Amino acid sequence: MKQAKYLVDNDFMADPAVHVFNGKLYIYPSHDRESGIPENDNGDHFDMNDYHVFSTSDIENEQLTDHGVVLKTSDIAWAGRQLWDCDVAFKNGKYYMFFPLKDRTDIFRLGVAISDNPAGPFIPQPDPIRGSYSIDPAVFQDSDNAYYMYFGGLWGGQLQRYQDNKALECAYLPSGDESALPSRVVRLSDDMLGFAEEPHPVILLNPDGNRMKARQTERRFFEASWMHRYNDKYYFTYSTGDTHLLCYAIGDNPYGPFTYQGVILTPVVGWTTHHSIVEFKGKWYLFHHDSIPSGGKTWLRSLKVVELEYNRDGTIKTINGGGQL
Ligand code: FUB
Repeated sequence: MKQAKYLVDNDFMADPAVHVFNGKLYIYPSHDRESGIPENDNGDHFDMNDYHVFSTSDIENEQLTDHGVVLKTSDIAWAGRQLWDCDVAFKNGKYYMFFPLKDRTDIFRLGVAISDNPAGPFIPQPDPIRGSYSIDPAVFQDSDNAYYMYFGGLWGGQLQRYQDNKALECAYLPSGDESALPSRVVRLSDDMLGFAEEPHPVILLNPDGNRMKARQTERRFFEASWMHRYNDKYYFTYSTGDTHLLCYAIGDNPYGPFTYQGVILTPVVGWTTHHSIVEFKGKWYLFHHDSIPSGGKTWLRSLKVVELEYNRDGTIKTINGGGQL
């Protein structure tokens, strides 16, 4: 599949987290909708209130199966608003969906919902994960069966409101030569319902070994973390947000540090860019979204997939997102 293709043509879906469970691909997207909320830097226009799950055994040729609504805001006891990018992990016969949601004080927390089936429905826990904050949880299972969650997002994702895992009185966004704000990584507890430790910063280095700086907006982390392994290296991939790139950095273990390598996807049409990378039936795929089908409406995005290729040295071939550079 050398050309990107759209996956769902009768609804708006975004932020795909994709995994192989029981030999099938399962896609866990955000479910965009038109709620009439004006666009702003806090992302209030991303006013989603439920999730669907999709699956397929043949991503090249088959239509996706839509398993319908698997979790909705009204099922969640602590819900305020905005169900953003989720992810799902499998452990000991259960599927755990991790999701960001604002509580009733408009603070993003991360919640967990459980199912016996990868296609849901998912039953939410009564409270958010203790010590959780910000958005975009992505869960990675390492080969030793430890599970790590990567999370965080700037601006509307509220990461600038925290330092050393404590809420600040005033949000602080580094600028200029200060180190860029890092995403976070945390090992999950054995029962998958909490953090096993304090979250750590995900340190991104420039190829010269120096910390990435806030002014490096075309390569610093903004949101949309993902982790995958390739040739025993750990690939941390993410969006640069206001510069609209998907980038990657490589490390030797799940905690990093990770050294910047380059761009995976040039800008798409639409403000946000978000992705997951997964191997299926011997090929690697980049799942992502753009806003072409909605005529460029940033809050109405459509799922896409394209094959992702590595060079012999483990670097990734840059894909053209089709938006403005
Ligand atoms: O879908 C809402 C937000 O937009 C996600 O959490 C971000 O990653 C961006 O895609």
